[in-house]
Amino acid sequence: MNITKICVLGLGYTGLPTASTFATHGLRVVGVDNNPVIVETLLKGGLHIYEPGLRTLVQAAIGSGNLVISDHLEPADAFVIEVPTPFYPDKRADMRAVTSATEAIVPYLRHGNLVVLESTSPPLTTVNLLAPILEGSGLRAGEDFHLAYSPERVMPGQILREIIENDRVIGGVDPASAEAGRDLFSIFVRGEIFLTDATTAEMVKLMENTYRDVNIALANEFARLAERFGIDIWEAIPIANRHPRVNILRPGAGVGGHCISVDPWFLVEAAPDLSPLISTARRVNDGQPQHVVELVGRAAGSSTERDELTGRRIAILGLAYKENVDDLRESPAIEVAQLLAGSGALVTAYEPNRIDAQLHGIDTTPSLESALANAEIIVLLVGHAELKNLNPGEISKITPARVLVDCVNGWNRPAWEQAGFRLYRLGDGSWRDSGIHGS
Ligand code: SAJ
Repeated sequence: MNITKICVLGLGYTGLPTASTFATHGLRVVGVDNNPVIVETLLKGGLHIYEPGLRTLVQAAIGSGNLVISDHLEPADAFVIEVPTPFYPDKRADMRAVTSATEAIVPYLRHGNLVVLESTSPPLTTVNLLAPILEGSGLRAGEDFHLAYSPERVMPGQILREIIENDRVIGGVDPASAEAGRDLFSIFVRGEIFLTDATTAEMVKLMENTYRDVNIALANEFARLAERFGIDIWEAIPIANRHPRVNILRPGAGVGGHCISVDPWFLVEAAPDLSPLISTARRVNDGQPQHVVELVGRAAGSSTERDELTGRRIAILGLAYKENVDDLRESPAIEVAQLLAGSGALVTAYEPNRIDAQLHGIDTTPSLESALANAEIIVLLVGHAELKNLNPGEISKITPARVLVDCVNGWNRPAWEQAGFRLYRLGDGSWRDSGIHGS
């Protein structure tokens, strides 16, 4: 398939890098978003998301004249849908953005066009949701136009490299659609491209992220067991992982982001009778923030014999959904902060990558010093490099706190104890009279 011009619908964390990468590889690209703030920001040369290198890439794409930012579609050879697929409070997939993006394509769809859905979606979305909408044009999917599904699998923070280097799966409603998808993505993809059918490709994406969520839940459950049995999980996991076929992931404050914490629910919703493990793992991970709050309660109780948090002044370090990103979406750290505040604690939170963060019910502060100035307890929730590298001696001079709770194994206990702190660690029941043996 000869492709010279495409429309990319959705200019978010993956849409904007994808549109820009196609543009810098010679395609004419119309980057479309229905959010006027995003369109206006980009048209002014600004950027609404943080990703290393993205500003330079977008400037090159627009500067070359290949990428045009717009709020409406144009006729093109191919249309790539990269809009969000969140879930409703009851965990049902919210496909409204995909539906409206697909509907927007219909007036522009021409014979021989290619439509690719990239957004992570429940199985059968391409054939059962997109095809009927697009066939409202009078054209038939597979016969008159190509229709395919091809998920991104980039890691935030590594997007610009991974979008090119990662292997890619492309599933077509028929073989010719998958081939047309390969014609499009082989323009910049250097990884291996695997062709299959649309539903298999949808399932592959969900399997990848569900696999990760279940294994993070296993790590979190191991951490709870370690607290109960009086061992240090951070010692045990690396030793277990020396086994040639074991790769236990890291316990933490919970699972956030708009992918791992969301995608497994698509499978549970599609087949609740066939996914007890997947739904249980989601509940384990969603229960991790409460486990952290109980750990903080035990650590707090140790200093005044009270095992409650009312009135205790707690500094939260890190609010992003994971280390070294600025994204707060679905962040378990925010849930921990809100649960602590809900327990009566006086919470001050500092997120180095979003010093402007404003959260309901949480006192956020733009500096580490102000977060620590009156704290009794310091809780490390996100393993940002800046937070892991704090100097215990310097910190001891700027805070009255002498109780630390480390949820990401980010701090060296001897160094912090030397500076006069008691350090409690998620998953570590080994510490002498740590008092954190689970209930
Ligand atoms: N987390 C842990 N323990 C771990 C790993 C992660 O608690 O051992 C937590 C993180 O702190 C975070 C959450 O899980 O809150 C998700 O983090 P993540 O590192 O799994 O990555 P995401 O969500 O940024 O990206 C994932 C990646 N998928 C896989 O690794 C299978 C990425 O490749 C996907 O492209 C992305 O989801 C997506 O967009 O689907």
